[in-house]
Amino acid sequence: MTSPRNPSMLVPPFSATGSSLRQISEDAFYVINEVVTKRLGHMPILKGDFHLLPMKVQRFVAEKAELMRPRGIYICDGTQHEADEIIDKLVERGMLSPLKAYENNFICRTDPKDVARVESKTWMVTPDKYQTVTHTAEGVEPIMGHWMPPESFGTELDSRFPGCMAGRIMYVVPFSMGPIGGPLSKIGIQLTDSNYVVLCMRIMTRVSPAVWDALGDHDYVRCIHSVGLPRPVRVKVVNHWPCNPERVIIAHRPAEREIWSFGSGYGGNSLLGKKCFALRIASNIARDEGWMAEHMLIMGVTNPEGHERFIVAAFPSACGKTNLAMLEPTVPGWKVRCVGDDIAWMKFGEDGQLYAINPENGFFGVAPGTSHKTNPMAMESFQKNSIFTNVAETVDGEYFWEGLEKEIKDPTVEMINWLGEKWRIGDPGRAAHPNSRFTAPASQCPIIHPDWESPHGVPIDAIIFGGRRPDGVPLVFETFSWLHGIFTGACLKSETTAAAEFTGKSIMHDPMAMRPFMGYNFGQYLQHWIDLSKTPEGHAPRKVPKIYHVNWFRLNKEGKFLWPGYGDNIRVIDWIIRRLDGDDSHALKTPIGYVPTQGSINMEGLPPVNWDELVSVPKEYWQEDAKEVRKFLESQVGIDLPAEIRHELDEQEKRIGAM
Ligand code: GTP
Ligand code: SPV
Ligand code: MN
Repeated sequence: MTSPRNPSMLVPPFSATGSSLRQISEDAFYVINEVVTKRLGHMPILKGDFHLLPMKVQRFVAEKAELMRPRGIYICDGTQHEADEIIDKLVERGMLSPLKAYENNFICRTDPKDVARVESKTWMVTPDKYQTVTHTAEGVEPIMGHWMPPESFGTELDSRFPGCMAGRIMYVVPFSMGPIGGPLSKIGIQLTDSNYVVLCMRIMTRVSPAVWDALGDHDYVRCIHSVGLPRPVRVKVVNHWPCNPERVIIAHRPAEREIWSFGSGYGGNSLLGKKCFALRIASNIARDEGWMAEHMLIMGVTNPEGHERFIVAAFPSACGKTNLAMLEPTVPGWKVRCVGDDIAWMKFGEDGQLYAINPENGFFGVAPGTSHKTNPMAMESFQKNSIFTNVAETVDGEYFWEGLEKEIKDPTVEMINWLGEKWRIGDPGRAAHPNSRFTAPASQCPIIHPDWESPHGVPIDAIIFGGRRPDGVPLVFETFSWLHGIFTGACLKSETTAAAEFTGKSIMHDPMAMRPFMGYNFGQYLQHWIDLSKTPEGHAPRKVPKIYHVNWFRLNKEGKFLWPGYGDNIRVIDWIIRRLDGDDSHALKTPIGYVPTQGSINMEGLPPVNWDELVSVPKEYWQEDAKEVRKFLESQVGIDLPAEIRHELDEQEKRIGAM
C-alpha cells in the first residue's frame, strides 16, 4: 500500500513484504563492512565518526540508513554546543522561536493534527496474540494492549519506511534511561529525522558518548523514528512541523527490543525513551529480569520531625503526577523533594526493600493549569533551557496558557495562540492546546532530590493509585493488603483527558494507570506484581509497600472540586505517612479500605471543606461499581485473571454486598 501523500516512498528493492526488517548478520557485516561503507558513501557522515561506534551499532545504523535513505548521518554527542547548532538552524527555519523573556527558552507549534499520543495507532507486535492481550470474552475488544501480527507489521513497515528519510538528516541519538552505567539503567539508540526530537531527547534522557562505553556487551533498545515526510515534500507543511498524521504508526517488538515510530513528532509518539521504551518495552524486560516498569512519580517526603519517606504514585496521564511530585506543602514543617514525575523502575534489593529509579532526565509536563499557585517548582524548572510546545506566546516573549491569567504581567497583552492566531485573554477559543507541554531538565527543579540520580534508587514505602473520579470515590483510602492493593490498582478508573486522542469526558478504566502503556498480557502483568512480593529462597524477606488510593477530583453537586488539591495534598500524604508509621487510630474500616476519620486529616488553615461528602463511601455507588468491576475483569481479563485477584474481587463484592 503506497501512501497517496508520498508516492515517492516505495523504492525497490524494498517492495517485498517484510524487507524493512531485513537484518545484516554479524558475519555478513564484517564481510560487507566495506560495502556498507560504500553505501554510506552516498550518505555523508555529517558529524561523528561512524567507525568508532560499537560494531553492533554500526550494523544497526547502516542497515536502517540503507532502508530509510537519509541524505546524511549525524551522530549526536548530546553537548550544549550541538544543541545550540540545531537550535540556530530551527530558529532560522521558523520551527522554533526564542521566548525572549527567558534564558534559552524556545517555543514551537506543531501541526494541529499532531498534538498527543495516538493510542489507536500504537501497537505491540508479538507472534502470539496472547503475549500482548488477555483472553477477553467473545466479541469484547481488549482495552489493554493493542496487538498486531508480525506479518501485518512487515507490510505496514514496508509501505512506510523505505526511503522515508529522503532529503533529511538521520540523527543517531545514544541515550541512557537512568544514570549511565547504573545497575538499574538501560541503553537505547534512537534514529530520527526530527531535530526537535533530538533537542527533546537531550532534555528527557541522558544523551552522551559515554553511552557507547557503557554499552559493552549489554543489549540496547533500537528506536527507529521518522516524521514520515521524505523530500521533496508534496504536501503543505503546517507550522514548519513535518508529520504524516494519516500514516502514523507506533509499533513495538518486545522480544526484539525494538520500536518503530512513523508520522508523528509529538511527545510519547516520538520521544521513544519515554512511554515506548521506559514502559512498553521495559515492562517486558522487567518481567524477564524480575523488576517493575511503572507509570509513577517518585517523591521524597520529610515530616516536621525530619524523617523522610519515599512514595511512588500511579495516576493516568494528565491526572496530577507532575504536580504531586513537586508539591509545595501548605502545612509548615513538611518538605517534598522530587525524584521523578512520570516513570519509575523498581526492583527489590538484596535487603528485601523495594528501590526505585527515575529513568528520565527531564519533565515533559502538561502546561495548562501549571502556575506559581499550583506548581511553583515546575515553574522554576522551566525558566531556562526549556522547550514549550503548543502554548501561547505574548508579544513580550513570554509563554502563556490557561491557568496563568492571574500571574501574567499585563492581562491585556496581545498574544499568538497555539494555532498561530492573534489572541487576548477573553477572546473565544484557547490560548494553549489542553495537552500543550513544557520540556525541562529535571536538574533545574529547585526541589530535585539530592539522590535523584542514585544508581541504586531510593527505598519505597508506599504506592498510591489515583485518578479523576468526580463521584463516589473518597479522598483517600488504604487498601487491606498487597493483593487487595493490586486489585484496587487493576480497577483504577479515571475521566479521560487530552493527553491521548480522546475528546469529551467519560470515566474509563485505566488499570494501574498503564492502559495505554501495557507491554504484555495484563493478566500476566498482575501475576508478575503478585510474584514479586514472594521472597526468593535464601533471601531477606521482601517488605512490600502499603498501597493507597487517592482522589483529588471529587465534585460537589454544583460541579466544584470538594478538595483544594495541589499543595494541600500534603495533608493526605501526612495521613498516609502516619499510617505507615503504625498509627491505626485514625482510620475507619469500609468495604473498599480504610478511610480517614474526621479530624485525622489536618485541615488547619483550609476554607470550609464538606468532610462527609469528601470521604463518604456511598452504598449505591459501590454496589453499582462492584457489578461493573466484575463485568470488567471477567470480560477483559477472563482466564488470565490471577486466582489471587479473583479472590480479592469476590471478597470485596461480599463486603460491599453486606453494606
Ligand atoms: P502526564 O504528564 O500526562 O502523565 O500528566 P500528569 O499525571 O503528570 O499530570 P499533571 O501533574 O501535569 O496534571 C495534569 C492536570 O491536572 C493539570 O492541569 C493540573 O493543574 C491538574 N491537577 C494536578 N493536581 C491537581 C489537584 O490536586 N487538584 C486539581 N483540581 N487539579 C490538579
Ligand atoms: C502521558 O500521556 O502520560 C505523558 C505525555 O506523559 S506523553 O509523553 O506524550 O505520553
Ligand atoms: Mn505520563
